[in-house]
Parts: sequence; structure tokens; C-alpha cells
Amino acid sequence: MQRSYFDDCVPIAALATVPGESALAIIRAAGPGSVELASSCFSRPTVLVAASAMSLVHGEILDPSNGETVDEVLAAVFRAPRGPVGEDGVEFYCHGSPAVVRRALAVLESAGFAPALPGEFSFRAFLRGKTDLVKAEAVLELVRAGSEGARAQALLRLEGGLSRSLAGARVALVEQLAEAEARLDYAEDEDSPAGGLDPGSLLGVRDLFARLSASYAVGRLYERGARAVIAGRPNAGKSSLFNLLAREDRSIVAPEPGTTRDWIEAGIELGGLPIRLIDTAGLREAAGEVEAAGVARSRLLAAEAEAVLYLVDGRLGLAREDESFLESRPDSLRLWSKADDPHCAPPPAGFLAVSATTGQGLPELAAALRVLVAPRFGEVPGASPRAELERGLRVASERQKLLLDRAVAALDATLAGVEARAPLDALALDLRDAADAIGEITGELASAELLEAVFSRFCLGK
Ligand SMILES: Nc1nc2c(ncn2[C@@H]2O[C@H](COP(=O)(O)OP(=O)(O)OP(=O)(O)O)[C@@H](O)[C@H]2O)c(=O)[nH]1
Ligand SMILES: [Mg+2]
Repeated sequence: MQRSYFDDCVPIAALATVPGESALAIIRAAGPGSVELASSCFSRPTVLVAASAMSLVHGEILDPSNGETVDEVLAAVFRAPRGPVGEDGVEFYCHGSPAVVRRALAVLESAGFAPALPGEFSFRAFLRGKTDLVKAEAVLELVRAGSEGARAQALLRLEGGLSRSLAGARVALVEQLAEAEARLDYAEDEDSPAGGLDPGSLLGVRDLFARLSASYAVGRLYERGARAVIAGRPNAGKSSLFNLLAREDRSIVAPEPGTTRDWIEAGIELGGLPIRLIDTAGLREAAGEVEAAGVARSRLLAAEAEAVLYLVDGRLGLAREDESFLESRPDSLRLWSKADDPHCAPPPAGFLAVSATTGQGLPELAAALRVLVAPRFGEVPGASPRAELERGLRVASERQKLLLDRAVAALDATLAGVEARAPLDALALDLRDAADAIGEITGELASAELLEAVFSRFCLGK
């Protein structure tokens, strides 16, 4: 039967590093009595048991069934309530061999350690008050960060800015709620329906929650990357430019128009911002059914993209189709391709001359694309230091966003109620709902199912 995350008296162990051949493998073990248990399969049991918190002990993992040495290791000892999990624990730094790891885990299991569930160490750290749910989700985000910006964002959340801001706002709500409930109990202030509520401060909290909720879109963009679609008429040089920007020969390049039929994607990074570069089929009144489907996709992709790089063949010049596309998508980056070709005309105003053959214009194109997408990532030119700081206060999970939206709706209802002189008990109910939603974000009020759902997304050994 599957163990539950709430069986927190059981000592657990798991590999914390990537399985496979590597320089080192780290096996984590934690839980009540785990140092003593680990010592039963360690060459220097008394030294391990006597080791002080956060110290390292050199020795060997032994198989107690036959006394055989499994590996020579370093063991780091942790003591409750300190250490990463907040429980007694040992981390073994072994040689990174799959055979060593398999055998060492088997030995620990026979000694009494249960195989840890995904994210179980983090879950226990949460139970022991070492972290809250927002920070735990930030750890997951940090592990998965694919770009420099995503890494920095996750680290800021891990540092606790968002948690502190939410906890502070929740305290403010709870204080007003306590005041309102006290008045209800003593049936005072019958003629003052706001019941001591301070609409100004409630509005401030409501606006903070609304801003945080809106920041979710930015967080998502860091996760999935801003889509930059390369569009243009057939043969304009889209796939050549795509391959150059992606630094990979991914998309087929050929002299005949209509080469690219479906879209092709590659992830790149521009100054810390993750970009999904998308090559598309050339736009024209297509001859065949397949090409027509490709053209329809190109139009859809361009419409949904955060940025469009629109390429015009510099040898052929602007056509009616180019102008009509650019009218429909005026924020496109206008590129004049094949600038190296002697038959290429000079670029019209507003166009950047580029060449996939010589790389001309590529640095300028990269810079312009970064400037174009930066506001989508919340980078506001000339932002005040305060706005810079608030960038750390970004919401990264849909769960957090939905709860913030619930809190905003509940505070809107409270404020409308104050305005309409609604009875104090109705106002208190809405206010309680807002405070509870925030409690669920940080985990103070999270249900068992929710906690399991969050932590089971973590990797094994985390
Ligand atoms: N001289 C020169 N030729 C280029 C350049 N870029 C592309 N070409 C040529 O233009 C032709 C079409 O290039 P592609 O990159 O396949 O163009 P495309 O826009 O992807 O074409 P479709 O997929 O058919 O829409 C090929 O013969 C390329 O070698 C460039 O910068 N300079
Ligand atoms: Mg192509």
C-alpha cells in the first residue's frame, strides 16, 4: 500500500541526485532515529551517532547482512530541529555509480528506512515549519528553472519576499476581522455598519492581491518562454534566419518557395529572457491543401505570439501582402533579408537589414527583440527601485493565482458591503473568506489533499 505523506514518524531515504553515472551521488536519509539507524550500516557507528549537527564523517557504508563494504563515503549529519528538513538526518556522498546507489539504498531499506515519496523531504520541512507552501513551490520552480531570469525569480521567492508580503497582508485582514467579530459579539455600534472596518486599508490590500494575481502571467512567461514567430512570404529567408538564431540546423532551407509547411520551434535565451523561436510556413495564397493549412497555422501562430519577426526579401521588395500583414500586426520587427546579396535594395525606413549568410544585423535584431518582449516580462524601462523590488513578488503557480483572485473577489464584496451599509456579520463573512484564501496560499490553512498534490509534483529525494 502507498504510504501517506502524513506518516511522518517513518525514517525515509532516497537518491537526491540524477540517477546514472556521475562523479558523486547523494543519498538523503531523514526522520526520527535516522542517525542511529544509518549507523547500523556504517563502518564507524559510534562516531556517526556522536557527530554534532552539520558535521561530516568519513567512513564506509556496510551491508550488515554480510559485513561487505558497499562504498567509501562522506556522511553529513543533521539534527532536529535544524538542518534542511528539520529532522535528524544523514546525507551520504557516495561515488556516482548506479550499482553503488542501488546497493546502498537496499542496505538502508533493510535497516528500516522507507523509500521516500517524491518531495517528501520538502513536505517534512513544511510540516516542521522550515518552509511555507510558497517557498516550497519556489524550490520546485528553481529546480526546473530553464533560463537565467526564471532562476533569479525563483530564488527571490525562495528568499521569502512573497511569503512575507502575503503573511503581512493576511495579518492586517485578520486584525480587522477580529475587531469586527468582537463588535458583533457585543452588538455594539449598531449605527456604524462598517463595524470598525477600515475601507482604505482593505482597498490597499485588495490592490496588492490584484497586482500579484496579474503577475502570474509574467511568471508563466518565464516558464514557457515568449513566443517569437518568424513570418513572411515564401522564400523570404525565414528558415535560414531561424537556424542562425537557434544556432542549429533545424529547419529545411531550399531555394523553392513553400519549403516550410508546418511550424518548427527552438528555445533560445536573450539576456536572461526565455524565447520560443518559431519558424512558420511562408504566407501566400497557397496552391495546395497542405500548404494552405500551413499558411493558416502561420497566421494563427503570429496572432498569438508575443513578438513577430517579419521578413521581407530585400531582393524582391515590399509586396501588397507584406503591407497588409504589417498593418494587422504593426508591432512586428521589420526585417529586410538577404542584405548580403548584390541585388538587395536598400531597406525602407523602419526596416532592419539582415543577412543569414553573413550574420549582418543579427546583434541589432536580438537587441530589438529583447526590448520588444521585455515589458511582457514585467521589465518596465526606467522602473523605480521599488518596482524592481516588487518583481520578486511574482506569483508562480496557478493555485496561488486562483486563491488571490478569490481574495480579491471577497474583498470587493466586503468593500461593496461597507458602501451599501450591509450588516456587519455579512461583511465579516467576506473578510474571513479573503483571509482564508491567503492562508491557503502560504499553507497555513491548506488541506491534506492540497499539500499532497503540491509536494507529489516534486522530484524524488527533494
Ligand atoms: N544570399 C542570401 N540568400 C539567402 C539568405 N537567407 C536565405 N537565403 C536563400 O533564400 C532561399 C530561401 O531560404 P529559406 O530560409 O528556405 O526561406 P523561407 O522563408 O524559410 O522559405 P519557405 O519555407 O519556403 O517559406 C534559400 O535558397 C536560401 O539559401 C541570405 O541571408 N542571403
Ligand atoms: Mg522555410
